[in-house]
Amino acid sequence: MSKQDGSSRQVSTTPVEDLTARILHVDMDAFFASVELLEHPELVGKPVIVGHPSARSVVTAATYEARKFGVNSAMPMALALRRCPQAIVLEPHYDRYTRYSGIVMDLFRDITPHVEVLGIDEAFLDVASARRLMGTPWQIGTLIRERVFAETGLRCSVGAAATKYVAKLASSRSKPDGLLVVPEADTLDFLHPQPISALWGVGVKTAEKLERLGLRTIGDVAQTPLDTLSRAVGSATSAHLNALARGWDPRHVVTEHTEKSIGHERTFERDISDTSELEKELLRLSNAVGVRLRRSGVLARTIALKLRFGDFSTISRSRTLADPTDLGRRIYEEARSLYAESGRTGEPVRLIGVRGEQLTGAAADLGLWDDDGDWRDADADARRDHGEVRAHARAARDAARRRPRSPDADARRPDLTVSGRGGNVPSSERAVPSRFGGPPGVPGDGGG
Ligand code: DCP
Ligand code: MG
Repeated sequence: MSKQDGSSRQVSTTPVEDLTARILHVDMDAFFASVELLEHPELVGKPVIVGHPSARSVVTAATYEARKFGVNSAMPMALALRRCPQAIVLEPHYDRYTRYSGIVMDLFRDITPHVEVLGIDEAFLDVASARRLMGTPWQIGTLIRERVFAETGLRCSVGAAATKYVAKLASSRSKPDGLLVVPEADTLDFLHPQPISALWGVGVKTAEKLERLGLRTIGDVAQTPLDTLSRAVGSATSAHLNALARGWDPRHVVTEHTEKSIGHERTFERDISDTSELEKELLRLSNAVGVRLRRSGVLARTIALKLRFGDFSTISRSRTLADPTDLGRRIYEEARSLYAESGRTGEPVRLIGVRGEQLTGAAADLGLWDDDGDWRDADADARRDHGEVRAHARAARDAARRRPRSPDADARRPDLTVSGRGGNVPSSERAVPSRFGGPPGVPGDGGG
């Protein structure tokens, strides 16, 4: 991929007459960091890192000034501060990011209804039908950038191309604060000099295999016979890479979102006010939701918490994540902070529930968009997480066999409610004990 500090930036500086680049990819620049700077104008132009300032945390976002020192998202905070000791570290405020994300997505929908939200700070727009009223993709891209800045004070970058893949690559090339139009006829001239790491779906391992064949650029991949590629990376991957390297990508901008959700909730036998007891239950429910998400091959963009109190009043709180997740730990972090921020801690709770909402595509599809290897780490996490869940479930079962049956064991069995794909979680996975022992302090990952 392009250097994340913007040093190899490509932009369309003068108007482009072309009408073929109908797909726009818009991505906010240094999103979380830029939102934080709105509150700290005195820090504009300085190296700023968003994350928890503890040595164990990771960088959530960094300004382009910090990136010049080699600081990037997902990097351990300790390493980031070694590379850039003068960086100012600001704590994240996820509610602000969600709010700005909503404003920006609404602005996109004013341009065209054909908006596909990809993440908290990025979307595809198909502007084919907007062209008649609003002009060329270059003009529409320029308008979007002006409106976003006027309404929010934030900068974004826009790539316009005939396909999603090339539009996404173009926006990343134009960062920060740029617009790059790649007319359909120029697709291969744009693609072929790019490094193979810019091929959608090529992670470190695949890149190594391709490099062993002596391939350096996307053009090299396009010129390699399919069976040579196949021997190196397998037939499915080679067909995919060959198509992309030739500029083929048939995917459309998909506007619809299926509003399915996966949730687990539990009604207590007696009302519970003790925070640590509620947190334990939240962890258990979160793990169960994570298992179900992974089983279904989907990720949740939004985590919701439901609380019913002793007087039967019920509240829900939810938060949209920067990166959709299927990890119990991640879900738990959000559920726990939603509870802490509910303003109702200490009150007797009758029912507590956790839900993953705005479920999104096959996990593997999302991973293909990943630029920085995060997904692969997350994947390893997910497998480990799943393994741990099973191991704990086994341990809990074995312990239960050794121990006399507790009288309230049945009373404490959770209700499981699932909307979307039906079916209950097998009982072995309901019995997930706390993996953190006691009121859990989950290590902050700084990730959204
Ligand atoms: N994010 C995160 N953890 C990561 C990557 C990103 O929490 N490993 C969050 C913080 C980012 C936001 O998601 O601000 C958007 O991610 P981007 O990849 O778009 O990165 P930025 O917007 O920060 O920078 P840019 O798009 O300019 O490269
Ligand atoms: Mg961004």
